Amino acid sequence: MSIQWYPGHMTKARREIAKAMPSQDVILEVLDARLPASSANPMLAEIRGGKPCVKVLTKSDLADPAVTEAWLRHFEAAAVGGPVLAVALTTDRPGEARARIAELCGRLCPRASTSFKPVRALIVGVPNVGKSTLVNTLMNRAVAAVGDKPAVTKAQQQVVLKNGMVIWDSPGVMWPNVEDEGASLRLALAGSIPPTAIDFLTVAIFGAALLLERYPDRLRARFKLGELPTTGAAIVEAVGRARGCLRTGGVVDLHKAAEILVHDVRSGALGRISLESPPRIPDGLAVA
Ligand SMILES: Nc1nc2c(ncn2[C@@H]2O[C@H](COP(=O)(O)OP(=O)(O)OP(=O)(O)O)[C@@H](O)[C@H]2O)c(=O)[nH]1
Ligand SMILES: [Mg+2]
Repeated sequence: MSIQWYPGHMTKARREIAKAMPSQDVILEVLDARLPASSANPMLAEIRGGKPCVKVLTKSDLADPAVTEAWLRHFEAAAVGGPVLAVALTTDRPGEARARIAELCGRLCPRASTSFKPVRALIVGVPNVGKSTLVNTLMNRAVAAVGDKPAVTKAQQQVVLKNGMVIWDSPGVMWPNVEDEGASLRLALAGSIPPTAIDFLTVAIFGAALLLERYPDRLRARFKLGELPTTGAAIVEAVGRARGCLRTGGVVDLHKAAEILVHDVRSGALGRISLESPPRIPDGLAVA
């Protein structure tokens, strides 16, 4: 199953990102801490070329802390790639993220301490990962619109921080054709792809299977399921039954059950969940 969701503003955004790239000092690549590999758009990596880059793993408050730690180690061990940090933009003290990001950008831009020219940074990432929230955190006030759905930002916006740094927020950019089925389902489960572009029940069944594999106890406890069914589809049905989503004749309303399950995954009601783990790195080996 490939996802084709590429609204017009993304074509424009991609062009504008490519155009703005040469004048940037640093790229802030925003990734969702719950799925740092699947939310990395290879198209953006291509446009970025060799520009210094800070990976910002947002929503770490929703991700499994042990898995986020493993991702940080994974990225730090990479032979290529710049610094990486995990942040919880809506719960952490904003001053901390601001200071860490400013320090990293300064470190990556060698002329920062010797020139009066401001450091310029471009924020890029797939939809709904928290790019505009990061802009607001860096500015310490709400200057960019944020919303809990993909494609809120439709045009580039520039802001100037108190320390003189110039930051560009950009619209979330998906790739024109997401062929990796697992990645597209993880992106949809996390809320980066709208329900109009992918069958919601399929996303819920995928999510249920993922929970069964990674967090079965949470699933059992949240929906009081006792013996767990063995497939994603059967779990969605059991959730529907447990929550009384029944149609006449006692048939489970699978779409309602799917909504409950996906909502609980996204909101953290099932606890802190990571949708993927880094590949295991043999001791002493660096990865690209
Ligand atoms: N729990 C949690 N929620 C966050 C975090 N960062 C952002 N959010 C929420 O994620 C949603 C999307 O945030 P935005 O900043 O609009 O995301 P965006 O990447 O700019 O999205 P587009 O402009 O649509 O591409 C909002 O509901 C934010 O409140 C975080 O660190 N933790
Ligand atoms: Mg935005």
